Amino acid sequence: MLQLCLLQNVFLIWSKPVLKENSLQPDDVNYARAYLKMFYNLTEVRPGRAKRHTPELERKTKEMQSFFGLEVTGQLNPQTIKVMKMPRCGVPDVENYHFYPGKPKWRNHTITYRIAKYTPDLSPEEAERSFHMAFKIWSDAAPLKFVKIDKGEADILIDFGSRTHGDFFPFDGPRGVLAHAFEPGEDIGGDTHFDEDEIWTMGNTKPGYNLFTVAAHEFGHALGLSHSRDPTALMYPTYKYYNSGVYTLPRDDVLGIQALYGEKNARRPEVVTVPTKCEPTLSFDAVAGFGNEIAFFKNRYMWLRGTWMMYWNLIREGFINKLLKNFHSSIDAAYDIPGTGITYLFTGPKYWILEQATMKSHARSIYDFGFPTIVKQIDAAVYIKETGKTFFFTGDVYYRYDERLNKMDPGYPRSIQNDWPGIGSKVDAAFELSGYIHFFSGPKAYKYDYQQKYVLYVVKANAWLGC
Ligand code: 01S
Ligand code: CA
Ligand code: ZN
Ligand code: ZN
Repeated sequence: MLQLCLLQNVFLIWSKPVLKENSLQPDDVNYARAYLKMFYNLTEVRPGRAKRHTPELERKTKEMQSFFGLEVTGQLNPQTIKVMKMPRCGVPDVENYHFYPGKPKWRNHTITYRIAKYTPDLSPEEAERSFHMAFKIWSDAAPLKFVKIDKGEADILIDFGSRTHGDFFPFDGPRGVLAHAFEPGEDIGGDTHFDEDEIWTMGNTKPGYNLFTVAAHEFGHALGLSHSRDPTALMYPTYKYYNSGVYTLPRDDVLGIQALYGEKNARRPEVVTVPTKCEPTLSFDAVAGFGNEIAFFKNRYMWLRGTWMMYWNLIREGFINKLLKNFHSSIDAAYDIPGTGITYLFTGPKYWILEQATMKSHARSIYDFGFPTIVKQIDAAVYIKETGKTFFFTGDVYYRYDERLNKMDPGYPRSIQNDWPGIGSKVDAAFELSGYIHFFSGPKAYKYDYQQKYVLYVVKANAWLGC
């Protein structure tokens, strides 16, 4: 993307600075050809002197005009040349999204989709997961609901095909056009076709294209957005890999989709007060080793307690974003690997890696651990040094992850109530200390013998903070 900007500026330097309002300079057609070659893949047989305009040139000019919201004539008029000579990068905060002529959109905000055909490149579950996540990108930003149906006529019919595949827009073999989608409307309206001559992938493996990324872009078309001029937008016309677990819709696309379907009901702001430490009902969101201390998280606040005998009574505290620069959310779960200084923090479907209490990674997806997508957040996590396993608690079940093999153990999820008698069916937080697990559930803390599977004693959760 950056490269695109730089190239564009090279063009600017080469081009003649003066442009008369209503006439084309002789160089302009050559400039336009070079521009369309660079940005629109113009591949025309070298035109003879008699043949100034080829059908290919006209086609690519139309494509460019449509992208920039100009009148689509296929002719290189001064207005078109002027836009070609305009720098298109470095203008953030202006609206760059575009609609289709007539601004078509779905009247009903519950939109159905159906998968007519799957790709042999992925398992059906993988394809479904990609489409689900791609729709969710849009329904998270606007009041839309997507419902998958398996029979009957759907608003958005998803199909894979190669070359000629039943509409007037045959695909072009590997690379080039990856997919296309029709604007909202009857029949073919909203339908989304993927080029089966591409290799469709789940991650970022090459060669191939990530199905989630392309689907998210195509569904933007199917909802009524055409291409955006903002290089950071999802609706920008070039492919870029995005991680489905952590990707959220860029601002330009949010503005575009909300202009069509309205804003999503505003979420109530999170609590930003200091929790009352010794309030008898205090519960914790997460507890874990944190550098040389133990961290107790509650809403946007945290306490840090020394682990060495002489520091036992030393408690530091503050808002999470003060102790962890730029981290603005509450924390669902956390665990650490003692001796390495590594701590993992979880919020919703995302996690972060810290080393010696310092952020070491960008947000990553919890699905990296091998959780099924029905898991949307983790309640508690604890690593057991003796076995090299990490337990993840979510709802009334738990999973076991093998830190040495870096994969989820088979046979999970299992019931918390059945396997961890005495602590109830749900867990808020957990950590290990000196061979025992300390579980937190509501205002109670349980010291647990995980080999014998029984509760040694129960105390108030905030007893850990000296209350
Ligand atoms: N479809 O939505 C596209 O933008 C087509 C080109 C149209 C002119 C049909 C396409 O496949 N473009 C490539 C692409 O990567 C470059 N599109 C999907 C994306 O994720 N940007
Ligand atoms: Ca193709
Ligand atoms: Zn098609
Ligand atoms: Zn597109």
